[in-house]
Order: sequence, then structure tokens, then C-alpha cells
Amino acid sequence: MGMIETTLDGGVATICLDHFGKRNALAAPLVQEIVDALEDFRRREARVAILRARPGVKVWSAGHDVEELPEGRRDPLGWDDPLRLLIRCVENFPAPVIAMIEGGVWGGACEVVMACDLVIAAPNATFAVTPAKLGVPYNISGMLTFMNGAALRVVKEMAFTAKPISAGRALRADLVNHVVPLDEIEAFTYAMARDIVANAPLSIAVMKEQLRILAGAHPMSPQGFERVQGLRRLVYDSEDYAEGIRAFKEKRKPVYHGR
Ligand code: LCV
Repeated sequence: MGMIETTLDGGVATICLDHFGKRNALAAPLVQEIVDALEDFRRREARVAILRARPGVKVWSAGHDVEELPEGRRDPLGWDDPLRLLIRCVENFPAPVIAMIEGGVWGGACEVVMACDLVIAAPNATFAVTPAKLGVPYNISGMLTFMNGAALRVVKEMAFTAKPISAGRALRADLVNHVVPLDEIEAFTYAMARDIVANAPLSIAVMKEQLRILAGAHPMSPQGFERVQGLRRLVYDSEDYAEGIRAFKEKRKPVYHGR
């Protein structure tokens, strides 16, 4: 059975996450379905895509599927891992992708939402950046996505505390475009989608690609890159990393020692 539902109507594509049993955790099979749907919508020349969950959910997505993370001594979030693939698909999709959010957005799902072009949130939406909760090293491009999305101080608070922030705080921090009451969010989001569809698709596709390239135009020396990448290894080679993953699987609080 599929884990998403898709529609394409008047140029507006919708992908609805629908794997309640795992709280829409971004496991490889679910990610593959989203990637395939985006590819299909690209072929059918969708003019905008909406990424959403079912109305009424308490969790939009629980983030990376922790069961799929390696137990240690291997980069858990490498270039070809499903989450990275999904984020590149969203960024490279030739039309705007709107994230419509109800409920909690956790970890890797938060990065997926930040990679979307526009974010419309209900008042009950929350956003949590969780690597420090699990003892996981954050991905470099993921870090950049956040730095481009919000002020550095807010990024630091989210990363260091791993606590969810409210929709209101996310709005003030520029992480989301609008916070809209639950009973209006669908009408609001689809009205915005229709505004986009009414405009020139090539102009929009080119601006999206220009903004993607310009937002990533941070010159860095090879030594600087190696240093940042090498720092991640300190984390995934650590005892704390293995403990974080073990504790999640055993449904208990992790005990960290900083080594
Ligand atoms: C696998 C899950 C998950 C899950 N994976 O329902 O960005 S990083 O670096 O942090 C990256 C590595 C990452 O994204 O890590 C994941 C970050 N996510 C989280 O920390 C959230 C983990 N989940 C939760 O705290 C709770 O599940 C929430 C609050 C989202 C929902 O709570 P609720 O009481 O509604 P359950 O906890 O009972 O979850 C239902 C089922 O989904 C599984 C969970 O193990 C449970 O499985 P079983 O029914 O087999 O017991 N599940 C939830 N999240 N990220 N599996």
C-alpha cells in the first residue's frame, strides 16, 4: 500500500504524506515514493507542488527514520542517503514547492520543509532540529539550508536545545512565510498555488534556480571544507552516537559522556 497520495489539478500538484503508523518518518520507501511523484509531476509539467500531511495530524513528519541510521563509524547522512536525495529533488524541482504544515516537524523533516520554497504553517505547527538529541552530526548542506532560512542565533538555539519552536516563533524567525488558522490553511495555500500557476512558469523556474545557486554561493577553501567534514566524523565515530541510536531503539533516554 502507498504511503503518499498524489493529485494534479489545474497545474497544482499535491503530495500528501500518509504513513500514520510511523508518523510519516522519512524511511527510504516513503522518500522513494515522494521522489517518484515529483519526477512524475515534472514530466506532467506541474506549475507548483504542495507537500502536506493529512488534515488533523499531530505529527507532520517524525524526521529521518532512526531505524535506518547506521549504528556507528559511517557517515549517517551521506550524499546518496534518502534524505539528501529528497532534499535535492525538492530544490531542483522546476516549479515552487510549498510545504503546508500541521503538527510537529522533527529533525530531517525540518530540513525538508526548509528546503521547500514557501512554508505555510497552522498555529499548531512546531519545528525541531534534533541531531543533538540523538548524538548525530549535522549535514553540511543541511546546516546551510538553516543558515539561509533564519538568523544565526535562532539556528543555534534550535540546534543546541533540540526543542521544538512554535509556529509563531518560526514566523518571527522567518522560517515560515505565513501562519494561518487550521480551518483556513487549505484554502489559503491553494489560493497561493493558483496565484503562482497564473504567472509565467519559465520565469519562475529560472528565478528558483538562480536563488538556489546564489544562496549556496559561499566560497570555502578546500582546507575549510575538509575541516567541517572532518568534524562530523568526530561525532559519528563517538560512543555518544552509538548510544543515541541505541537509546532511541530501546525507547529510553540516552546517557551522553561527550566522547
Ligand atoms: C523511526 C519512528 C520515528 C523516527 N524513526 O508516536 O536531523 S537529525 O540529525 O536529528 C535526523 C537523524 C533525524 O531526523 O532524526 C529523527 C528526529 N526525530 C525525532 O526525534 C522524533 C522521534 N519521534 C518522536 O519523538 C515521537 O514519535 C513523536 C513525538 C513524533 C510522535 O509521538 P507519538 O506518541 O504520536 P510514537 O512515539 O508512539 O511513534 C509511533 C511509531 O512511530 C515510530 C515509533 O518508534 C513508533 O513505532 P512502534 O509503533 O513500532 O513503536 N517512530 C516515530 N518517530 N524518527 N521510527
